[in-house]
Amino acid sequence: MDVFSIDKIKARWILDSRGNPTVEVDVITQNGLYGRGAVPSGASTGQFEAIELRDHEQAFGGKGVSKAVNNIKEIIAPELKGMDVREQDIIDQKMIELDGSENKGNLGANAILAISIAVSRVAARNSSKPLYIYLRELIQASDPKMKDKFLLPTPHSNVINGGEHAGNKLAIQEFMIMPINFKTFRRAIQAVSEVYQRLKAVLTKKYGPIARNVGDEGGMAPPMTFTTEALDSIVIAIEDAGYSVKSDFLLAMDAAASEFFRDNVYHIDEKELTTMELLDYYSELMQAYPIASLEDPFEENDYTSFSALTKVHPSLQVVTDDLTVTNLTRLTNAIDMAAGNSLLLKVNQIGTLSEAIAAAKLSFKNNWGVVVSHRSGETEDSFIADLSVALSCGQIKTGAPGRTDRTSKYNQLLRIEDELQNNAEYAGQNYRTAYKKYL
Ligand code: 2PG
Ligand code: MG
Repeated sequence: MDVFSIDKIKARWILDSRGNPTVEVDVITQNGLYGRGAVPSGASTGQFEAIELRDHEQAFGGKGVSKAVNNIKEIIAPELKGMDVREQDIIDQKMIELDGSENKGNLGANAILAISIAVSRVAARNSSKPLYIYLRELIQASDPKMKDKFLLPTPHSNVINGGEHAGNKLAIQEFMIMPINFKTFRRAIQAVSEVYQRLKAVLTKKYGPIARNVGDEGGMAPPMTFTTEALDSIVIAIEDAGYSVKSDFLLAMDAAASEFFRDNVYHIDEKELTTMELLDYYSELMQAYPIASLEDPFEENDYTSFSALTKVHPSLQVVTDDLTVTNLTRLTNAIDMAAGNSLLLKVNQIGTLSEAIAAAKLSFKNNWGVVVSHRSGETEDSFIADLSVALSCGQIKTGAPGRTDRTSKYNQLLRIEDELQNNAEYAGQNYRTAYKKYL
């Protein structure tokens, strides 16, 4: 009996955090052990992402995933039977070939990714290794000087939701806090939780009990309109919680600007701004608040404006999400144009673990940072927590410190830090550069 050989693949739909169906897979090896993978789903989805196959039939308002599940059962599973789960690249490549399209539109990136994740989990299990160690070895297989220390990521924790993730008028989609002045990940998460609770009180006082409502990523979703309203409330909450803005916490935003770009202007804060005006507006905000990281500041085709912002503010982390969609071709273009300096890495934007790892490696090679990221629709699967430690990229974006779909990732990182003890370092204020020591 070969314990690494795929015997069966089971596929099913389960519900994601927004109550929509998503794909879950168990890959079972000949010894009967299994590894599981569940796929997240975006709302502010980039136009160039790999295709999430939906049924577009009556069930679930068109969002059913029975076609993706059937593709696994009928097309992919028979082809993968007998393959070695340690051969992640070969298995991923096989699925890419079976799909045969540019964007995984035939079999579905959701079908393919669920298997890709589950394969790595069962391989780790049969190797008797924690997932993050197994993934680290997979990532560094060709590297003789593999490090045995790991970097715990600085979280970009989302405390106010706007845009497509909330029912308020905030154009900017995500307002995040980054705990930097802390020795351990555990202490940093304590501070994040304390600020989150203070923020709830600050907002309730100002907007009434409706402010207790949360958005898709667990951040507060008060009835706000203006960007500065959100930033001011966060600053007050940080101070109320006994921390200092700038030395203990930096701020981050995901504008997800494609979502408020219409008729060639950006609709934000009850204004219509041209691209240049929006860039100036970001500069003003950076003067007034310690904004360290800004994701998708412009719409997803505008490489030129991403370059301009990156050039004007060399100390700003400009994160590319919808612009690059974890896709090697688009990332190469962005790197060539210096359109940003950090990649948002979402495994389901590209659809296989191997391709996501290749995107991270390409970023590192070109002096770009990597922020491992969740989607706004998540499951209890905490795969990205392990992936962020395995890459030792130093940054993760995984929502508020509330709601199980988000805390499952934070909690997994807390467990990993416990397990690693002295072999773990918290990235903290070195969130942008610490990865270089771990390559
Ligand atoms: C983003 C994500 C995750 P969505 O834009 O970065 O926060 O949102 O999953 O809706 O694309
Ligand atoms: Mg984004």
